[in-house]
Amino acid sequence: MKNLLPFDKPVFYTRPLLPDLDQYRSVLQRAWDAQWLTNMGSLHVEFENRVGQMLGVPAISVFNNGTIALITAVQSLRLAGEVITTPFTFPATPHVLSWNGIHPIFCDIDPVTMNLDPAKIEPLITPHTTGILAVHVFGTPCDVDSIQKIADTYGLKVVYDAAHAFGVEVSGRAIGTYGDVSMFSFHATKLFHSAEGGALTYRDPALKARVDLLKNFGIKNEEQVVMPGINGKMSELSAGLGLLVLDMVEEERRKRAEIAAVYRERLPRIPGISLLPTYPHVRQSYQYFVIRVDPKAFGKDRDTLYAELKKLNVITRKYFYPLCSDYSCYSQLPSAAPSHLPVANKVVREVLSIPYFGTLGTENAHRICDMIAHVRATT
Ligand code: T4K
Repeated sequence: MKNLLPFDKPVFYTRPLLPDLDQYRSVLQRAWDAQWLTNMGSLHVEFENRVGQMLGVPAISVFNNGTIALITAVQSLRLAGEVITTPFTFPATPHVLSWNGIHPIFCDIDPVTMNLDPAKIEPLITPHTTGILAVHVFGTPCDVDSIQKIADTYGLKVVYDAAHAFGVEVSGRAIGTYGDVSMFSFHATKLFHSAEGGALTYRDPALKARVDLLKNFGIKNEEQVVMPGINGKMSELSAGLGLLVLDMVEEERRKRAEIAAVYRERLPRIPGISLLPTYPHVRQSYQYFVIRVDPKAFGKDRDTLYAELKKLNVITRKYFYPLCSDYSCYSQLPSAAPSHLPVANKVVREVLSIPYFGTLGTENAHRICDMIAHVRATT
């Protein structure tokens, strides 16, 4: 018998991993004993080493959040003028360019991966272009080889916003080693988190020295400030939490894989619902589970499904609606014109992030599939 009654409590599309509070207390004891709460304490050092190992990168700098990390990445590469980016992302991506005095140039996306379409990049390059800021949206890797080829041809830097791509590998190579710099977010909504946090990883490990100065006001020593830096330091409280969450990630991936298996088996059988593909050479991030709604075949549009699921206490999210190119601060840019971004404008009306976290369990995943089928059949 299908249970189509609303859930008793809201079922969000994501929930943070929470280690045992007593365990967290004992990790914090180290900070208390040392009376050291931030500015690269021992928890920060241990956390940075362990996250770097887990991400399989030769060098890493951890930050207080992903946005400050990305601002610092753009600074460290001295990007200026114009940078080509995607409109289908979280606001942080283009805002980071604006905060660096750079004009974002929006480029259309691939209809399947929803990432920057390399075939559309070249016509946007001008004498002012200094870089490409691409996003591995929902953890699906960009076409890294094509993007690098274009960058090499035109002498551009490549920054990857890998906020969703923790642990992703392409043919066994860590995602954080592509491009010049990659940014990871460790926000509470991420598979791996430290409440707030982020990191930069590099192709050239030598860049770490410059970034580490930039993230600490440019302070070289007590008497020398060598560049205009920012405060990007992660606190000991976040680093301590992150150390415990690191130990929980593999188990969480396993649980999410079980939920994904239910969704992947059941949802494509509902006419009008399709899923993002997985790729045999890619180790997934298990960050989001995104469905696409074809209004003709489903009989209702994405917004109706969103509203009907909400009535059943299933809280989904229209990531990343609206497009960044539609924000009032960017919509006047020539590259923001909808006619210039037809694929992004179609995709953004179809996507829906549905509940995806270990404690959801497969039974509730089945229940959500039943609900989606029910919405199609009834309302
Ligand atoms: N680039 C990309 C592509 C990104 O997606 C992001 C961040 C960034 C850059 C910037 O990285 P950070 O500076 O944030 O490190 C959330 C996150 O705040 C944001 O980190 C994330 N992307 C984005 C995709 O999602 P909101 O405003 O949508 O979050 P909010 O508050 O609506 O929470 C979402 C859901 O999560 C809620 O429905 C319930 C659940 N939740 C949330 C929190 C904070 C919990 O269960 N517990 C919690 O503590 O941005």
